[in-house]
Amino acid sequence: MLRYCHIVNSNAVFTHQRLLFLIAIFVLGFPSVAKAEVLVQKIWVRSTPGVARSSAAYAVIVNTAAKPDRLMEVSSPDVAKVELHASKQEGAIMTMTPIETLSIPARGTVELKPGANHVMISGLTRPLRAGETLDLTFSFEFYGDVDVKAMVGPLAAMGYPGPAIVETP
Ligand SMILES: [Cu+2]
Repeated sequence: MLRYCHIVNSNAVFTHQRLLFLIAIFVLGFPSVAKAEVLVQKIWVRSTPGVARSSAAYAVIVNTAAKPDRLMEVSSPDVAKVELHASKQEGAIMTMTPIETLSIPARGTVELKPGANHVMISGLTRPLRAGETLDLTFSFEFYGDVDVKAMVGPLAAMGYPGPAIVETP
């Protein structure tokens, strides 16, 4: 009887350990199995008033990779000139300076938002009206190109106005 109990008990221990092992593989192993990627989320662009042909685009860039990346360039078939800009508040005046590239930390998030870093759009081929979309390509040093459709938000919007369609390559 004692012997029988011993066998049952060791089987139970074995099963329990195997279960823990499987859980460990799932919990610890999953992040390394999942494809590391750079996501461009909540991408939107401000609508243009009247005949204005410049605007700015904003997004949340998420890097799930274990190494840093860099946003090298943003381009669009509907825009003559797209630049990365940094904004700085100096007293009552907001100044903008072009920046060459934008570092995206490993497993980090970088937000492009009004009053801070943004994508400067000059020379639009068409006006942007709220509710439309604008095709943009975000080019990263390591991850490559990410094509997105930016949601055109109202002129007065100060944040992401709605869903953007993200097309990952
Ligand atoms: Cu700007």
